[in-house]
This record gives sequence, structure tokens and C-alpha cells, in this order.
Amino acid sequence: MKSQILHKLRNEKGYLSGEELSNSLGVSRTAVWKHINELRKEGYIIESSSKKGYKLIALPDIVDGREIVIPEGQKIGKQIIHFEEIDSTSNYAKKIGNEGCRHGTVVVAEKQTLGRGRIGRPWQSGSNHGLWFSTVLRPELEPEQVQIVTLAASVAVIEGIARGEGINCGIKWPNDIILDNSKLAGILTELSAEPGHVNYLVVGIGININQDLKDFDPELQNKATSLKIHAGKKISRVRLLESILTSFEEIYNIMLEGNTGEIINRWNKYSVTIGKEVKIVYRDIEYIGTAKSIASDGKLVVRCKDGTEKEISAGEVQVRGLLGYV
Ligand code: BT5
Repeated sequence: MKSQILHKLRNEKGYLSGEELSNSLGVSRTAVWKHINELRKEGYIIESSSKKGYKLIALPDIVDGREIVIPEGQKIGKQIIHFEEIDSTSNYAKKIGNEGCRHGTVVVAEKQTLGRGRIGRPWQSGSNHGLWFSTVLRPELEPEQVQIVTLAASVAVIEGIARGEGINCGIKWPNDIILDNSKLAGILTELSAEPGHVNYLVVGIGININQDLKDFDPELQNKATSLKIHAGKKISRVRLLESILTSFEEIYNIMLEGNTGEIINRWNKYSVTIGKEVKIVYRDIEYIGTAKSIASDGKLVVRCKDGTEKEISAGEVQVRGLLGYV
């Protein structure tokens, strides 16, 4: 009943009288009033006037499926599973990936208790100030081609933020989204595969949205940022998630058409890595070179000091001068 009342209020630009609501839904006016109060507790701002009735003024910034509007035909985000709190959205996405969930299913949480980055590193996501979500994808790709999906996801985040908020970010290979020389977002791609066949991929995306600097753990305060810190105002997580999912669908379709060149071109456009001196740390071996380009399979091509070229697909790339890494 509550969601039916909400639906009616959302479709009405002006006021809806208590009588109209109670008649059309077949419940008493007291019941309508109780549901309105519950919606208010959930964060909906509903104005009431004894003469005119109820009017929806503002939506809460809760990132569940009720609030997120996905364009007709879009597969990514068509199904959204929302948690108030979870260990990690990527853990849950893997579970439902194994159970055969639909391509494009998105798992999103207000808070994570065990958010993680690559190689077991922690991801700070214990408050509802950010967007923490994981998408299950079922692409027809060979396991060795999946690096392109991480690049595609980075492009989707960049373009979704530009489209939704008009803020331009950069990408540090392979998966860091950078704003004002600090880390705004990270992407963790995990794979379930058999030889020659990808069962599914889970792309976990964490974006700092409405944190103030003091909300970050002390060790992150000199290397993390949020959209609010940059823009000086609160940002709607719901609207931003919608625009990122739409960008993701767009770039995913380009990938399915086999046009990886277009993904690489866009990625290069946003890259803060190419042309920079980088330090590669891989299995205790360190070397310094210049990031030259991205290969068609998403690997980073690095020209080493001795003139040789290496293609990097794993390990840690540190961009000199950025984030105080070197
Ligand atoms: C990443 O790893 O950047 C991938 C982060 C992916 C998080 C999403 S949230 C939804 C989904 N569910 C999950 O459990 N994970 C995904 P990596 O490149 O390894 O970077 C990790 C490092 O980033 C940490 O060691 C910290 O230095 C830093 N870091 C941690 N939390 C941060 C935050 N909120 N903002 C900026 N930097 C952070």
C-alpha cells in the first residue's frame, strides 16, 4: 500500500487529497496518513495541507530500485538488489552470479562492512556517503580478453559523472578514477571462468560522493576525495547511479560490437597515465619506464629505460607525481 501511495504521489505534480487517495486505493484516510508518515520516516519530504492534501516535495537519497529509473531496453540495472548494509556487494554479486542471475543485475548497498579493493586491500565504504555497487555481466569473451571490461567500466564511470554532474575526472591505469590529483573511485573486476569460457564477471565500483575530508580515515585524507569536496555541494547518489549505469550500458554495447578500438580511444582521452613516468611493481620486481599506450587487449605498454617495451597486465602501476606515490 505504501508503495502504491508513493507511486500516486510521484505521478502527481500538484496535491493529491487524502480523500482521493483513500477512495482510489480502498483504504481509510487514517491508513493513508499512517503510510504517509512512514514514507516521511524513510526520508521522503511530503507536504500536507488540510485543504489540498499531500504533495511529494523531495525524494530520499536511497539507492534502491524504487528510486532508480532505468531507460526502456537497458539491461544493466534492469534488476537492482538493494541492501541497507552488507559485507561486500561484490560477494553477494558473486553468489547470485553462481546461482545464474540475469546479465546486468546490480547489487547496491548504503554501507559495506567489508568493502575490498584488489589483492585483499580494504575499501572504506562504511557510510552511505558513497555509491558502492557491483554488476554481474555475462559477456561472450575469452578469459584473457576481460581486461577490456575494466577499461570499459572506467570509461563508464568517467562519462557517467561528466554526463550527470558535468565534472571531468581522469583514469589511472587500470582502475583508479582521479579527481584533483586524488582518488575518487576504484573498480574491482572479478571473474568466474573455465578454460576458454567466461561464466560471469563482477564489476565492483566504489565512488566517493558526499564525504567531507574528515569522513575519510586519516591515512586516506591526503589521497582520497569526493564529488562533494570538489563541487562544494551535496550530490544525488540516485541520479548519478542512473547516469553511470546508462553510460555503462552504452560502452558495454560498443564492446559487444567488437569495437574495442573505440573503448581504448575514449580511455586514452581520459588517461592520466599515458606519457607519464611510471614505476611498475610486480612480484617484488620494480622497474621504471614511460607509459606509452594501451594495447588492444587493455594491457599497458611501458617503454623501459633500456629501450625495451613491456606489456603489463597485472601488478601495480604507480604514476610519478600523482597521489604522492613516488
Ligand atoms: C580499488 O582497489 O580501488 C577497487 C575498489 C572497489 C570498491 C568497490 S565498492 C563496491 C564493490 N564491493 C567491494 O567490496 N568492492 C567494490 P585498489 O586499487 O586495490 O585500491 C585500494 C586502495 O584504495 C586502498 O588500499 C586504499 O589506499 C585506497 N582506498 C580505500 N578506500 C578508499 C576510498 N573510499 N576512497 C579512496 N581511496 C580508498
